[in-house]
Order: sequence, then structure tokens, then C-alpha cells
Amino acid sequence: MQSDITFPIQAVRRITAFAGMLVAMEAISPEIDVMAPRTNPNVQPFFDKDTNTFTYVVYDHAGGAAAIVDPVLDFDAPAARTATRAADAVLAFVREHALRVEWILETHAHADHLSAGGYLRDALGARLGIGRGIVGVQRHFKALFGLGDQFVADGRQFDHLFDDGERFGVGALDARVLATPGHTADSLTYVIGDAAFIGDTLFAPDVGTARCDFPGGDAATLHDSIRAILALPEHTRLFLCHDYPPGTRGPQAQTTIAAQAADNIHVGGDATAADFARMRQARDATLAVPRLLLPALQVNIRGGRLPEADADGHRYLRIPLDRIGRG
Ligand SMILES: N[C@@H](CCC(=O)N[C@@H](CS)C(=O)NCC(=O)O)C(=O)O
Ligand SMILES: [Fe+2]
Repeated sequence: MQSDITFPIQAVRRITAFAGMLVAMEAISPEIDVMAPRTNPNVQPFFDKDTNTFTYVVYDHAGGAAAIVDPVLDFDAPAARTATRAADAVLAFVREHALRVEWILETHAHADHLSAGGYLRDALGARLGIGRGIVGVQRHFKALFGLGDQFVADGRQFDHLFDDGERFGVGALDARVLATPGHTADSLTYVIGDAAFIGDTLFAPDVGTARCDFPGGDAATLHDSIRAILALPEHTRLFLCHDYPPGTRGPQAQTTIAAQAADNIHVGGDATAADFARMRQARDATLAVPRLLLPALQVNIRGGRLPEADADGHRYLRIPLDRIGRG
């Protein structure tokens, strides 16, 4: 089986493989790696089974610089209880490998899971970044949740708002931003060396593509974004934000441009933009509202932070009645 993940040469690990995905079980000797700067980063995926979300740690070498993409905050919805188990597993990996985390990167304001971006930012002293389109998303959901003047919808909850085409660094790794709207208006792809973190655009070839029925979503726009991703250099490794695997396989973090162009059930082969938009609109009309949409958006537009406590010292989320979904 081919590895989805590249490791520093000197790192010694035990590895367990299951159906298309490799999971690092243990870093037996987290040595400091003094390799020359890399253009092909190491990418460590973490899969959150509760929300089918991948979080990634992207790093040049052990002891070097890193970015964390799309971290998850656990949320037990019936109890409205948050926890940091998923984020703490990421923190443990970062510490084991002596990584200096420079960035926490959100591909978009997620509607299906709460972000641990604020928690990890504060724990690691990293900068929290998202696309500039978050401002429009904040405006929309500020009105939906009736947030009032204490919530300012100008992106200030994040350390940096990325623009299309912007370049930045993660240690010695070159990183670049590609705006890939369609699922949401703020959706970005981060291209770090030869690894592209494509957010909710393409899913695995046998699953297809992201829904386009959220505010600011648009199927024709997503189709253009997918074309832009498929036009990246052909060796680019594509890392998914979610996988919704059929029962016959385990979760898959990574795909290739060739596999997507040939086999993606929504955009592969000869499918035209018009075919895609028709299919996407028909499918979206059948999809349920994501289970965690209401808590997720309230936390995620705040940069992955919970609302301030009320006068009684407790934090509350708001639930707008009869505003979303189909009647
Ligand atoms: N059942 C999941 C659905 C989550 C969902 O809607 N995921 C979005 C990405 S945020 C999507 O594009 N899903 C594609 C689909 O279900 O076809 C939930 O309730 O959380
Ligand atoms: Fe999403």
C-alpha cells in the first residue's frame, strides 16, 4: 500500500495501515531532524469520527515549523458540552515532534463542527487565519443569531484574513492561498509546498463534492474552484477536509489530481459545468441541515471561541426559531 503521509527520514515510528489511510501510532524517538528545508511537507492527518473531519499538522521537519489546518473542538450536542480531546491529540503530536506552530489555518467557517482554532491559537501562540470572505459570513450569521453590537463583523476575531493569491511561509515552506468559493463564499485552498488543503470542494472520488446550499454557496462557482484545483501541478497531493466513506472502506485523507479528474462521481470524466450545477442543486435539495450547524457557526465566526459569559458567569448559545431549513 502506498503511504499517504511522508515522514522525516530519521523519525522512527510504528505504523498501522487500514483501508487507504495510515495512522502514526507512536513517535518512538522524537529526534530533532536537521534536514535541509523541504518543499514537500510532512502531513499528519487526524480524523474526527464524530464529524468526519480531517485536521492536519503540516510541518517541514521534526523540531521545525508547522501549521495546523481545520482543528476540531469536541461537542456533545444533547448536553451542550465542549471538550478538547481532538485538539489535545494534535497538541500532543506537536509537542512530541517539538514543532513550532506558526499558523492555525481555517479553510472556511465550518457549518458541521466547532473549530478548536481559538483554543490552539492560545495554547501555542500561533496566528489564526481564514479567508477575507469570513466578514460576509459573519454579517450573515450575526443577523441570523441576533448578536447585537457586542459582535463586530469585521474579521477581528482572527489574526489574519487571507486574500486570493496571497503568499506566506511556514518556516522554510512556501505557502500560497487559492480562493476556492462555492461551498461557502469564504472557502480557501492552502497550497503548502506540494500539498494542497482543499477544504470542502472535492471529496474522495467515490463521494464527490461539497454541498452548495449554505448562505453564499453556489454550484457554478464551486465548479470553477474545482477546475482551479485540478489545474494545480499534477503531482500536487490533495488533502480533504471531510470524508464520508461508504461502509466498504475506511476514511481517506488524500487524493490525487489524476484520480479526481478521471473518477470523481460528480466532476470526473466528461461531466460539464451545467451537468454539475444541475446535479448539485438536485442533491442539495435532499440534504438535511448539518447536525451541529447552529452551535458551529456561533463558535466559528468568533474564531473558534465560545461566546463571552453572561452576567451569571455562564456561556450561552442562541437558537433562532423557524429561520433555517425547510418547513
Ligand atoms: N450529516 C452531516 C452532514 C455534514 C455536511 O453537510 N457536510 C458538508 C460539508 S460541511 C457537505 O458538503 N456534505 C456533502 C453531502 O452530504 O453531500 C452532519 O450532519 O454533520
Ligand atoms: Fe464545510
